[in-house]
Amino acid sequence: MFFDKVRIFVNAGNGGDGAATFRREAHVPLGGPDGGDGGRGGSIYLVVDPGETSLRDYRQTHHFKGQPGGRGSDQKKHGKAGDDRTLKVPPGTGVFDDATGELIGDLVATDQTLMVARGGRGGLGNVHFATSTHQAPKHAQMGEPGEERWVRLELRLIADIGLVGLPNAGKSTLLAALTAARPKIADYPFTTLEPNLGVLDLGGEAPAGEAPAGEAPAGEAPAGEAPAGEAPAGEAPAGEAPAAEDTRRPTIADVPGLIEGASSGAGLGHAFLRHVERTRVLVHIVDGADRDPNWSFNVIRDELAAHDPALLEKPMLVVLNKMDRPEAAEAWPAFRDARMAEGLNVIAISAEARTGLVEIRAKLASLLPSAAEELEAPQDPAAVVIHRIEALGDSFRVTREDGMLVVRGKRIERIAAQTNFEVEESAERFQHDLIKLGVDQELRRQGVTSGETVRIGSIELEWEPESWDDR
Ligand SMILES: Nc1nc2c(ncn2[C@@H]2O[C@H](COP(=O)(O)OP(=O)(O)OP(=O)(O)O)[C@@H](O)[C@H]2O)c(=O)[nH]1
Ligand SMILES: [Mg+2]
Repeated sequence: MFFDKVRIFVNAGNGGDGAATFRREAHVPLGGPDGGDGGRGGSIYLVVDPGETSLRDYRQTHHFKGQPGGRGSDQKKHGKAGDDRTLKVPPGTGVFDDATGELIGDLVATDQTLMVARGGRGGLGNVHFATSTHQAPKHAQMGEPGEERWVRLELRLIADIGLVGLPNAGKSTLLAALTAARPKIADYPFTTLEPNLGVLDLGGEAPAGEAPAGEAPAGEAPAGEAPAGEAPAGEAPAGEAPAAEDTRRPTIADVPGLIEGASSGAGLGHAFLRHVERTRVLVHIVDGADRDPNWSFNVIRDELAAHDPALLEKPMLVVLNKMDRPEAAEAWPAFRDARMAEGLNVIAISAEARTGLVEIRAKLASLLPSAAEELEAPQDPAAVVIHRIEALGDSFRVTREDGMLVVRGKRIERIAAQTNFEVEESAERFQHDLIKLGVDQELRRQGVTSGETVRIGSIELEWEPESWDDR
């Protein structure tokens, strides 16, 4: 099975706790605060590795945890930062927040990196909480919890050319004929169960005279770019350069055969239709020996349109295959005329006998972007990474759920998570924060009673109005 869609749980490392320690000196019983800060937790990143071609690595392991930050210690020593963790993904991996469905990033280029879970910040040590009136604070912050969430990874292969057609049309045979790829070929439908990729060499085919004007050899660079005296005599001026080779190396994807109803889930092809969304050129292969090649052609065209009408706007080359068979040769004139009437490029080949391959290469060469750089550039404006900026607003909401008051709000939840309620001073500070942010007032408005449980994030507290009123 081809693993092109997985869900993984990423949990960045917690920040280390800040320390609440005091200087020890021989002559001073209790010195000033000297608790250092905790280190930040390790974050989790995804990075594009072109060596990866599927999401197979994530088939078994779904949970990834970042390293926690070290605790702060006395003498203002800071905790060590947790190591970041980097997970490799293939080019073409779309990353979604599983809970919201939001696209977090679209990873296409080699080494492109995306943070999917931020490590928690280290807690501040008690040195930060000393003031002129409060010189021996026992309060230190606990580390902030690391971010955690489920993310969904979806692979859309990145290929320049997509081969589509009914099962058994000869897609894999054509891929093998055009490239060094050696996919399995067999005389039964659904031989291909996962996409195969090959690289098409256009280099050999371009006759000398045909080098596109734009691909000027170095000699034509503006004179200013190379100090005149330093150019070695041997470097040929434009006219003498050998005809520029076609340096384009487009990739071709052979995907499992599509069948009628594929766009709504029939067969295997459905899951793979999205792999052709990003190709620049579609090659639609029809088995010329089929009972009715026109019907075969229309089935696939309709499925492509039903999946996404934009697919039919891509440059398309229609190929009638198996011309070595008499049925195909017979079907060809009518098939060709019908496609030409539709304004489509159409050619006849035999992938097996290897006829018509020169023509296919030439056609593809003209349908693809002419510059090699353009082929290498990400082919899609969606290839923009969206960095999520966490808004740490003061806003919050109080609701009653299962007889419990629940407070939700980024800042207040974070303060709660970083409070060590066992330290009285820290608990008091927390109460002041509740008042400052207006949470206290809202709880009272909603009729909170003494002893009632109030949940803030994952922390449950018992409401004690007396002490809160004492401030
Ligand atoms: N006579 C003839 N047979 C061909 C030609 N091209 C492919 N075939 C045969 O057709 C059968 C199917 O070829 P494949 O390349 O596996 O077809 P496919 O489109 O990849 O099929 P799926 O992977 O099942 O979707 C094989 O038995 C091939 O040998 C051709 O040009 N002429
Ligand atoms: Mg195949």
